[in-house]
Amino acid sequence: MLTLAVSKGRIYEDALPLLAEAGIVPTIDPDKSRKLILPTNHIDIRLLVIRATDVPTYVEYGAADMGIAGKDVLAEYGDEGLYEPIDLGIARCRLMTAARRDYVPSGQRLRVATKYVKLAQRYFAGQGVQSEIIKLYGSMELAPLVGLADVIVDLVDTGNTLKANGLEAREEIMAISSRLVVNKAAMKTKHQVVSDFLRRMEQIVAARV
Ligand code: PRT
Ligand code: MG
Repeated sequence: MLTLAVSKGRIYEDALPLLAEAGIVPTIDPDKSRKLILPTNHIDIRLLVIRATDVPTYVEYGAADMGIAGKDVLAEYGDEGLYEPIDLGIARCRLMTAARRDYVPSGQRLRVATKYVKLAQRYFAGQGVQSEIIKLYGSMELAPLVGLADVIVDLVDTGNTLKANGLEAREEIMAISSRLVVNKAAMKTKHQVVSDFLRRMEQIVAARV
């Protein structure tokens, strides 16, 4: 049995065509079902549908052999416990700082609202900027509007969300795409089936660019 952890939403939407090219097709649509384990057309391959931020955890502990997760989530989690063999090139965006259009840095300790606490801390320390990181779980765009923070660190794709809230992107912290991650033990105990799958995915991704 090969178990692949994915999150619902944009990663799932983008991963589905890649998996289909590899001949793997879920037999249940997660949007029309409450099931968290999706069987596929292969009796020995199943998908786990979980929160994006939980994918590295399931894979590190071996509850899933493999997973698909954004580089943002992996970098924040800490990638040491996982193999990350393939950049799938899907669900692309950028991790950026953003602020109100009229915001001018004061030189005082910067207040930063984000769900990427570690990445934000590392970034501002690297820039030599004194910062206080405020952990949020969503709707980061609101924080600068109501005085909770000077800037946010969040993902930006089209920029429409920032724009709709009177914010603008300032600095790019890193380019993001989704990666295939593999449990370290599965790499050994399921070597044949895992390496076959990786080779196939590598070919499919390479053929796309
Ligand atoms: O739902 P849950 O809290 O579990 O996690 P999640 O909301 O992070 O999941 P999901 O499915 O929204 O995102 C999963 C992954 O998709 C992220 O970890 C990224 O790797 C990737 N991704 C790619 C994005 C975006 N693009 C993106 N634009 N994730 C989120 N966004 C959000 C962003 O946070 C902001 O609110 O979209 C908004 C900005 O989009 P634009 O187009 O308006 O700039
Ligand atoms: Mg979400």
